[in-house]
Amino acid sequence: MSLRSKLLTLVLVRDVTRSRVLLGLKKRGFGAGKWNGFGGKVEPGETVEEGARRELLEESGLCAQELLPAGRIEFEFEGDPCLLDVHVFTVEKFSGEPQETEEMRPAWYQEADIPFDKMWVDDIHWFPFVVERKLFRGRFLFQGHDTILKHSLQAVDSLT
Ligand code: 8OG
Repeated sequence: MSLRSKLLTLVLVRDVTRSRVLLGLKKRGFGAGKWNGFGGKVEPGETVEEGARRELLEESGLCAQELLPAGRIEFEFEGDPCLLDVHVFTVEKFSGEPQETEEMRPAWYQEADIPFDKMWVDDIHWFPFVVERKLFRGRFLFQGHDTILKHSLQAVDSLT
């Protein structure tokens, strides 16, 4: 089966001095009911960074001063020919205050108290790379939305 791929972004906003991460409870669409970072599809004509910045602003009200590349994860869903190619960034400097939007309800979580049981099941695997600022690449094969059949994950020197 040949796979098409769809470009997506995911931004984790970190408050490093207080060891906190901003997550949003997704209120609708893909992943509704789960806590996640902010992001979505990259639109035609925009770069991945532009897409990440736009989605962060739209979903949280925050304006990123700097986007730091963190990782890249490919998601394959059994029986689905579309691969999700998710570019993960962190933001440590931003302006604005987190706001609830139509899509997300934001809340700060201590890094030691991330609600992995209410997140995508893969997140517990790669989150430590984000916290330790290690670039990573991963690939997950899902059955449905809650079961990982196979995965690979490693620290890398570069994402390209
Ligand atoms: O546009 P939409 O909201 O549907 O984009 C989906 C968002 O969810 C996008 O930010 C990428 C992100 N995402 C997945 N799969 C996973 C996953 O397994 N874990 C996490 N944390 N985020 C995911 O598409």
